[in-house]
Amino acid sequence: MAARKTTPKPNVSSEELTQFYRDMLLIRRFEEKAGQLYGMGLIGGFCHLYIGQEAVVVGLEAAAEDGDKRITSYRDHGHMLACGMDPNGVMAELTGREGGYSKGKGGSMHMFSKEKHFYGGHGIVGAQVPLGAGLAFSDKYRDNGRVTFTYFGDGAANQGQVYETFNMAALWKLPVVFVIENNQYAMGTAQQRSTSTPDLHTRGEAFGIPGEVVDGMDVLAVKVAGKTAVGHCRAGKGPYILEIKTYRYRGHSMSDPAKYRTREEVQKMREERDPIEHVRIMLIEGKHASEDDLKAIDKEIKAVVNASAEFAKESPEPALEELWTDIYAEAT
Ligand SMILES: Cc1ncc(C[n+]2csc(CCOP(=O)(O)OP(=O)(O)O)c2C)c(N)n1
Ligand SMILES: [Mg+2]
Repeated sequence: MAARKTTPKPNVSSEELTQFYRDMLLIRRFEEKAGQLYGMGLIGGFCHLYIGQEAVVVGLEAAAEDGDKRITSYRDHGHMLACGMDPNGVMAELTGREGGYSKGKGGSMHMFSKEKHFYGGHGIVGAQVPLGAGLAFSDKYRDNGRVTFTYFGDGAANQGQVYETFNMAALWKLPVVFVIENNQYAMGTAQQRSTSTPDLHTRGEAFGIPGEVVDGMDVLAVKVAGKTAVGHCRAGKGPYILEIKTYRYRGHSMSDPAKYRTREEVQKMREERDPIEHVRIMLIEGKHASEDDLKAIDKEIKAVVNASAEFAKESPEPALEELWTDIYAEAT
């Protein structure tokens, strides 16, 4: 990717730009705190951090409307925070406590919110892709104008079920945006080692699904592409593919030895393409905010994240009887 380009006066209001900064920073600080709690042994099992990819989900949420749905993989904390789920409930789920979104029984990869239309959190690579089309099918059936954002990775994009889903989604003109978060790695495998054709946004061509590639380190570019995609879906034209080029700074999960890439590669991305720094520069250079304004936001976010960690530590472990609840869906 090219070196950072900034547009001091982009076509965006100060309020929106500041909101992007705040939303991305919340994800970054929350993830850093989750990493710390993991290191302290307070979070068990798997934990996949989203640091570096914040602009993807924040940009797309800015293109979403009330009632739109979202579903994603195990790298899911950012998606939850961006759609307005409570940091306390997310952190408490990470620590396996009663106050968590799944009452401490799901952990990092298995959280849901009916209220925010967040359908998980899926640990099986690619499993959420057909489920996302199913969510869109229900909206199409109800004719309610809603769109589903179905997120998956560059690795998942090579799975067979993705193409079966593309076929049905195109055939039935389902209102689904397939968001390929191309962070260039699937665990320790770089994209060029696993993927015959790198242009993942063209993968829908055989099914007549349009796609575009987006700079995922630029939240404004992501929002613009998101608007195009949802506009296409809401017009009844069927699915749309966004290949969003991004980068994860941390390992695949907390237990990744990171031997497959150099420190310099990661450092270069952080220094030249960081999505939060990009917005910070726009805010300052465009005189949308002062250094003091941003410091105040940083402080506010830190307090929210620290409070979530306190809540997560103080919430009790789930009672033994909880083993027998939430197993079957209630009849509606
Ligand atoms: C069906 C299945 N196969 C393998 C795994 C192990 N696995 C977990 S994540 C992952 C890589 C997926 O990479 P990508 O889709 O690029 O998503 P990213 O982790 O980069 O967000 C693999 C192989 C799994 N969870 N499920
Ligand atoms: Mg990947």
